Amino acid sequence: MTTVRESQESAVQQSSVQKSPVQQSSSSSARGAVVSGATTGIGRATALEMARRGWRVYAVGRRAERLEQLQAQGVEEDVPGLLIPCALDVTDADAVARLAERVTEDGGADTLVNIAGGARGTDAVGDGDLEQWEWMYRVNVLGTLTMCKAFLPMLRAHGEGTVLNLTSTAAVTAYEGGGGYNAAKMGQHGLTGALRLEEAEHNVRVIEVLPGMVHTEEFSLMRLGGDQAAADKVYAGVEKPLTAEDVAEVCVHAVELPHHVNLDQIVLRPVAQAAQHKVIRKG
Ligand code: 8X3
Repeated sequence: MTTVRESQESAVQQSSVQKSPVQQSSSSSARGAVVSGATTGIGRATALEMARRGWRVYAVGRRAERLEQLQAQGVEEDVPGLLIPCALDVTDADAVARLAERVTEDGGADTLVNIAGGARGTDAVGDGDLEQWEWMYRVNVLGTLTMCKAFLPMLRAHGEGTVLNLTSTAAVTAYEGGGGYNAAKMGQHGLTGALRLEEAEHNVRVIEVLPGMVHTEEFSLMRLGGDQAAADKVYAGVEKPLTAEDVAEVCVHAVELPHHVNLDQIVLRPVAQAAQHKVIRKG
């Protein structure tokens, strides 16, 4: 099995063959970010957009081959930044700690973008599946916690650190069939609020992005147990649900604002979803 370090070293070596990190970065002082959930959807789009804007991005996700495809896309587009594949599970504290060591050795990062997460199931609370609820709590809440614990010392030491946590409109509005996901996202939302209060004195900015309906390749598919027809139905007739790229643009805008400006909570939805319970469907 490839370790995180081996995978990163191999990634950096591969990059070096095609183009050295310094050549790929806009400058040796390019900002560094660790972005989780980078294998797919919003995380992937955010990592790519940051590299397009010159960031040195540690792209974190569980599926190495997808991260390598992302890196290859960056090279093909000749992005000014750098995409470094880091294959690991954000709930694996040892692997995350090794990643933080490696990023420190590379010169550090000033921004942590926690996008790894997801939903499993749409059961009513009365029928809640314990395994699915545990999975959602582990990935959304404990994964964010694990990443924050590992990287906060680096962000504080930088002097102008940023944490961006991607939660959801489900973090502030409950809906039928959403109980497990609501509980997990509300947990992550609570963690994010406490973190903002605790880290202000260290000049670490904490941003929360709360998207509503986003049509991505995997979100609904995973939630609905791989049933593609059911997943397609979620977006049926909805004119222009948000895309991963829409959300990525908002995330990158927020972290690129001057550091003293904190967009502390950003709620974004498609126009067709005026509220969690009010979705306009045509046809
Ligand atoms: C996903 C938004 O509306 O499916 O984070 O809960 S929703």
